[in-house]
Amino acid sequence: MRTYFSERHRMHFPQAELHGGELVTPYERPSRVEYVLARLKERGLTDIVDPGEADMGPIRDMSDPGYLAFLESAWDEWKAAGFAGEIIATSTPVRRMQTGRPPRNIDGKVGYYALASETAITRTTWEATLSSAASAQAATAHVISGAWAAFALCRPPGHHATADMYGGYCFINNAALAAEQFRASGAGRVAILDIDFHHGNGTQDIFYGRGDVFFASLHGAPEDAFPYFLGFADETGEGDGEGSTANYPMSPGTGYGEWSGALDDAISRIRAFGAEALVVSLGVDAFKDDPISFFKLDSPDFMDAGRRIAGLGLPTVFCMEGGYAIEAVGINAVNVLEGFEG
Ligand code: SP5
Ligand code: ZN
Repeated sequence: MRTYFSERHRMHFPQAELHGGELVTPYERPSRVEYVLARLKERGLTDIVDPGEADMGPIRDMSDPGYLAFLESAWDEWKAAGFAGEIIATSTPVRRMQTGRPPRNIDGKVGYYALASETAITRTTWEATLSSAASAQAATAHVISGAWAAFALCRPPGHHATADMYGGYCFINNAALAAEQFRASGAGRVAILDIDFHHGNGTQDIFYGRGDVFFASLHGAPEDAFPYFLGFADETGEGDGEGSTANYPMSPGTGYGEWSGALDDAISRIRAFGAEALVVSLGVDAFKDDPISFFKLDSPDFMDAGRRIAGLGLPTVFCMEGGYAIEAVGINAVNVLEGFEG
């Protein structure tokens, strides 16, 4: 399986994540994907290709224009306002304060477009974000042109990003871009399977009203886990999308027995949906030693999960999402790919 990977991911490395009232080194840091790259090479998966430039057309089609303009100019506006630090959201439009009007003031705009304030933006975040999207696009193009599967080693990740919000370390939704690309290439129905520990709220939001893209997510229950406000089992889609969203929220301490049961159920739902292509949001933060998560998967479980996903027999793009037990991220992510390849 070919990997698409851009060195430009390093352009996104904020100094700060707001965590427990402290500014800490972000959990989502460049070394995460360096470990994945090293593991790929160790296992002989050396077909690693730079994706080139992102195709902006599909990114514009998927995104709110004001949101994209914000991401492009946020740093300059932040500096022009005299702020010395990285961009962090402070005031957000919460209950009964949502009039849908983006402020002119940059501090207000940051809050308007943020869905969480742990994620900082730097001068070069946008460049790294586009390189991550480019990997998803190139991997999908590779599969469309006949490859069985491809791995987009995306960083920053994407599944929390909506058409008009960033947060949860995500800015542009790579998995959603991949799914739309499959649709544009002629696949009538596409499925996205999100195995990151966190609910893929952004992906769900993008496809919630659509019947052509099925979304399934296995994640920590919202009562207990970020993003806290979405990912309940009774969210099943709306309008044309009714029945095309499947959420599997699970409790602290969930191990592979229960988790793999949910995976099998998601897989059978995807089969029944009649998907012609699959996008996997490949987070490995369900791992037992992940520092910000609470599932108990072990490294061999990820290989088994890959095997089960391969049972769908679909052309597949894997998009890297989360996973923060730095050294194990490489082993676990590559285990999914090796299990898939059999
Ligand atoms: C892509 C992805 O995995 N994003 C995750 C974003 C998580 N953001 C903040 C999580 C707050 C977690 N608090 C955990 C306390 C652990 N003791
Ligand atoms: Zn995650």
